Amino acid sequence: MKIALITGITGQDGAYLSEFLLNKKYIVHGIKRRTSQFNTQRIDHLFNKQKKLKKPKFFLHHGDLNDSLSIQNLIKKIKPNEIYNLAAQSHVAVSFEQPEYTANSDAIGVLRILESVRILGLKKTKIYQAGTSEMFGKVLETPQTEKTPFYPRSPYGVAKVYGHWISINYREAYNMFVSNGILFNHESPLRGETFVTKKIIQSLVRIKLGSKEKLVLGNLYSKRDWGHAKDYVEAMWRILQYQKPDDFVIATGKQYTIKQFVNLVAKKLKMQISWKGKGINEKGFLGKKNIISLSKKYFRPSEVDSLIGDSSKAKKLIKWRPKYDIKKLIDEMVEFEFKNISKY
Ligand code: NAP
Ligand code: G4F
Repeated sequence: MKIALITGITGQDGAYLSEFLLNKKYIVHGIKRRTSQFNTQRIDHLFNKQKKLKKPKFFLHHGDLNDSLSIQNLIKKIKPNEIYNLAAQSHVAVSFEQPEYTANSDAIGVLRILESVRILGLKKTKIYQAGTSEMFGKVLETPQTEKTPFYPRSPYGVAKVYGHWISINYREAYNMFVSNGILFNHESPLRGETFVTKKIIQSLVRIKLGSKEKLVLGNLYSKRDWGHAKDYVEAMWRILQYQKPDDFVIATGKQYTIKQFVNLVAKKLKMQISWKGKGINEKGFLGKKNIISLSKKYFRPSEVDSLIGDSSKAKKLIKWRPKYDIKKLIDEMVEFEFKNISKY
């Protein structure tokens, strides 16, 4: 029975990956941060189900990527076959407000894991590092592949570039099995509420149901390549099952602007939105009612304008294929919001 250790288990990807690995009969250990209120909502159903079994296979431990002793102690105790390093301060806009914290967790945090595995002499432990299309930033090539040079545009992107290269360095210097996923945006019903897809869907569903609120956004014209987290965690697992450590771009190969995403959600909700005005004064109307406006608050000091990935390598070598397209993704996210609306 394989043992996996997931950092960032309470996040969107951590929840989907836990479920995926439990279904594959792994023993799953996860690292969660101590917080003043419970932060395990995304994985409680898995934990409660496992708790009832004679031999549970799901375990949670307190730890923090910014605390090397906690990381080293847990790796020593668990001796995982596979480590999935998903923990990160993952919000690009927040990384401008907390650049030092972001560098500590998203860059040096990776080093802490690699050093722990090296010092402990766990030669068979494979490590997955959660890299991101944000590393391509001001893109130097379109579409982006494993060979496209990086040009990060945020403290988050810069920290992740360190995580990517230190992983390659440990692979080459110490012959460790360390692989980088370069994942493009992936969303789901479990997406954090301040990321743009979830924010748009939650707000438009509430407006559809009669809320008087306004959806306030930033840049409507950046383009993203959006997939579903369920497909992307399968890619993480496939990356570690490959015969050797390597780097893989995971993307759908299709891109949409934020405005197109809003229009697709509105179409699903049968809301006819018309757009008027330009620049910061652009507004979205439902009939005569202004329901969408823009605020400088949500624009970034430096933006990533356009991302679109080419995952031919993953398709060929690890046989990864996404099952969701943008329509199916939106359908699932919208339906989830309707079911959970009573929570608002
Ligand atoms: P997420 O929902 O924001 O989850 C991040 C997880 O990291 C949470 O469990 C969070 O714990 C934990 N965490 C944050 N700082 C930590 C620290 N210092 N020590 C330990 N844990 C910490 O992110 P996600 O969307 O699942 O993404 C997973 C990973 O993939 C991240 O590394 C992200 O940067 C990367 N990535 C994401 C995407 C995407 O589109 N989703 C694309 C490319 C790469 P709390 O629950 O306590 O906050
Ligand atoms: O949803 P976002 O915040 O995602 P972003 O910045 O692309 O980052 C996500 O994907 C990365 C992979 O490329 C991950 F590495 C990262 O961890 C995270 O999961 O913003 C998407 C776009 C941006 O261009 C942003 O400027 O939407 C634009 N946007 C417009 N209005 C907004 C808003 N973003 C947010 N969060 N909130 C807005 O109101």
